[in-house]
Amino acid sequence: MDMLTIETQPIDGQKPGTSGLRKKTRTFMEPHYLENFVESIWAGIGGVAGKTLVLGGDGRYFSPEAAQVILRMAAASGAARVIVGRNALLSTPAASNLIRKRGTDGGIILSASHNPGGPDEDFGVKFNNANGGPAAEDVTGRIFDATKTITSYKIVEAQDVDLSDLGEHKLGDMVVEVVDPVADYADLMEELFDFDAIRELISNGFTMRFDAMHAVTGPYAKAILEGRLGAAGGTVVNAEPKPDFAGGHPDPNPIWAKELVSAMSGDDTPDFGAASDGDGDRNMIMGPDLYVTPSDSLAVLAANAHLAPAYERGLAGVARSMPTSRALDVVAARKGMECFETPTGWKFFGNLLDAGRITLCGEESAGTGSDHVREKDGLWAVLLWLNILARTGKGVRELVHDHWAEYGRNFYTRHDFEGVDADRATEMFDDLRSRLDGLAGQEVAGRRIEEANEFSYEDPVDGSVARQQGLRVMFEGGGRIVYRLSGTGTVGATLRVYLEDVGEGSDAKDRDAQEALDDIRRAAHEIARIEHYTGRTEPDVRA
Ligand code: G16
Repeated sequence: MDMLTIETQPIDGQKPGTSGLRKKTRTFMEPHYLENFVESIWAGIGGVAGKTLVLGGDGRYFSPEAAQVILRMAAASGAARVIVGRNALLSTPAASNLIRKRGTDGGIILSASHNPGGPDEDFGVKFNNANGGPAAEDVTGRIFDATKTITSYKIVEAQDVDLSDLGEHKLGDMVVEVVDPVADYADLMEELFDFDAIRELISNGFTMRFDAMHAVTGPYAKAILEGRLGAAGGTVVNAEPKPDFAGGHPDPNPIWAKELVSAMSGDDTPDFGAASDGDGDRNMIMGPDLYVTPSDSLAVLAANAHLAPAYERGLAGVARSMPTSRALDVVAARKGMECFETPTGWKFFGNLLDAGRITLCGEESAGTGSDHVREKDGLWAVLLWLNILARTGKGVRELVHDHWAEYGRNFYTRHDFEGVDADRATEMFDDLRSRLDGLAGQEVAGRRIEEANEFSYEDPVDGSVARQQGLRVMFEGGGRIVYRLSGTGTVGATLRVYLEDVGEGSDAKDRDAQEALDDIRRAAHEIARIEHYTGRTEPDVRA
């Protein structure tokens, strides 16, 4: 087998974002693009010689080819073993589990998450550490530095490894171990949750619909929900992973998971509805005619997690990303738990989880998870919901309404303005940043501003500091606006405006969140001059 050293030069723009490097698929397919980034990963992690890695992803277009390139590059740089999900498939949480269970040195996940897939859509590459979580900022910083100085990469010339064939294969001196992507993960779920109680619930006639959105969670959900838990065949829909997600947008929210929303509306709906995203780490929860926002779902799970065997001794603490609603904080305060506020990005939960400071965490962007792995986990959230419903005997609506009655309701929505001119977006942030100090005391859209600042985070475990993590405006009475630019988009800039207000009185459960937040929305436009900078008055997505 020939080992080649290929001359190359730095390629601009290979800076990992909120979650790895995400670009248009065609960009990744350009000469040297993937190879430069992978060689830079090796540089950023201190070389791959003698190491064992996990490799897999959501199966999107270009994944099979990318997996073969990565295997040939790992072999050329002396990796000892790469554990690959069959056909290079692994959900993100299953990859995290395999990294931890097999004690590997980390892993590479091929996914652009909830972004669409296909030759004209998106692709992504992410490195996860030995703890199973996304590489922290120091590692991604070293990877990015390496992309700026790279001059060559190493790759072996070889036939493709047959990744459909379970078992060990050799690539030069390196072992490629092809594993069942589902089995270890399903075993872990069975350890965490009360499967007997869920089985009983289902056998008593409880019905559900799980929409895998033609993405990677299909085989996992079928094996667990229909296989181990006995849900009726057909409970899991759109269950076969497709390279282009059947032309859809595998993003579990009311806009993109319309099919689920309509199945959960009107008469004769299932009792429970759920969906997950491209790589299986996000979730969406529904009851009949009820969409549970990710922030509310997080708070409900934190309040009831003790009903699942894995968490019956209580939670060490909880955390949420800063823009996530503060419904979680109310639960934490009531239960006497520490509650941390981190920047957006699952990687920021890693140290808190490793140090045992938190057990459960989540984000407004439809991610919830716990210390069982170091990624958010869509199916885990669904199973925890089912475990809670089984143990309380309540339906989704009753559980959510009881939660609001006990803890109060935080109205919440996120408005996204997509494809905004990146320079204008930067100007908007610079302008607002320069005015932040003078905002306190002003009245806007009938609401008085109490405080305004820019979020910085000092990691309580290692003291590292992340600056410029969002501009926030707090109102008297508990309202809040957060402005951020997305770090996962691939075209222009996406402005995210997060709106929150504290509900009062017994009508809180019947109010529409968009309506309840209308004055905060008007204030958000006025304060940041959104129309002036973006030309937009209406968001593309109200999540
Ligand atoms: C990633 C991160 C999340 C983050 C989300 C949105 O999720 O892991 O922590 O909340 O992106 O980030 P942004 O607001 O910067 O676009 P995923 O599911 O895309 O991997």
